[in-house]
Amino acid sequence: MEQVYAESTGPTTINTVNPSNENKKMKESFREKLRCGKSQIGTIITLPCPETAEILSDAGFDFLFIDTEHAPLSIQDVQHILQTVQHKCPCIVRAPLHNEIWIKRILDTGPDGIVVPLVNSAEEAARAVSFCRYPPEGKRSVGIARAHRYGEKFSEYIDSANSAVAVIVQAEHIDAVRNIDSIVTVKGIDGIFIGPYDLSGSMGMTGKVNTPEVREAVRKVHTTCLNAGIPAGIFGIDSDAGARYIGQKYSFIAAGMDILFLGEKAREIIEKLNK
Ligand code: 3PY
Ligand code: MG
Repeated sequence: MEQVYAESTGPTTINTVNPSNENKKMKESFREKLRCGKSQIGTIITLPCPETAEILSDAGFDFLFIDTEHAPLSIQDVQHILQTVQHKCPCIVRAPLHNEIWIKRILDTGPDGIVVPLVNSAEEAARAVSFCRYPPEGKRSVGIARAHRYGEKFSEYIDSANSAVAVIVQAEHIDAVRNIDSIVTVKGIDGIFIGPYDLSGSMGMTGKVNTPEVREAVRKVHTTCLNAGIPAGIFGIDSDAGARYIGQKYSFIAAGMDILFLGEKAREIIEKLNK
């Protein structure tokens, strides 16, 4: 699924952050691929079930987007999913809101990246980044957890986390569209993920993601990211929606969702057998 869209924007770092990568040949991390302009196709995990994540990582997605914003996943569920699949498939985790406590607890489970929803201004983006980076770059609190191999890799993790964990903020409100020129200048953002659904809601067209107005707002965010050299990502609800973004220089696309795959396939079988 990899396509290279741009030349490298800087030196790549060794990925020591993924706790499952130790003693293995280091693969390029999610963040390194973002920085090199390689496109990645992932999907959204909403079921608190490592087996589902395992099936979807085996299916060939480049990354998994684990969602604690709209799904009943606890921090422990997130950690179990990471323990099961992260060694073979990078995982980024969406926090429920831009909240320091949620962000630090998620980061301590050791994901490859964090997604912060509903970031509508440069100030909010800067605050989100500060929660994700250890001092002096930010104010992430220091604990000992899975991310640090339960203490064994404490120093290695502390030294590498700021440059290895991807920090992605979501542009998914018309205010974020209005403020996108300043949001892209915030230091420490590794990517901007467009949420067409919340965006449509903020424009009074909830769920109508294909209206010209919503498409234009998406285009504005995307173009501004491209011009600023910030990797842009987007959610596509199914393969058709995802396909629309392929070839449009999106760096990461989250296509589909575990529960949708399950329901669609189940209905297809029932329909066929009932005929
Ligand atoms: C949205 O469309 O609002 C999203 O956040 C997609 O994940
Ligand atoms: Mg959203």
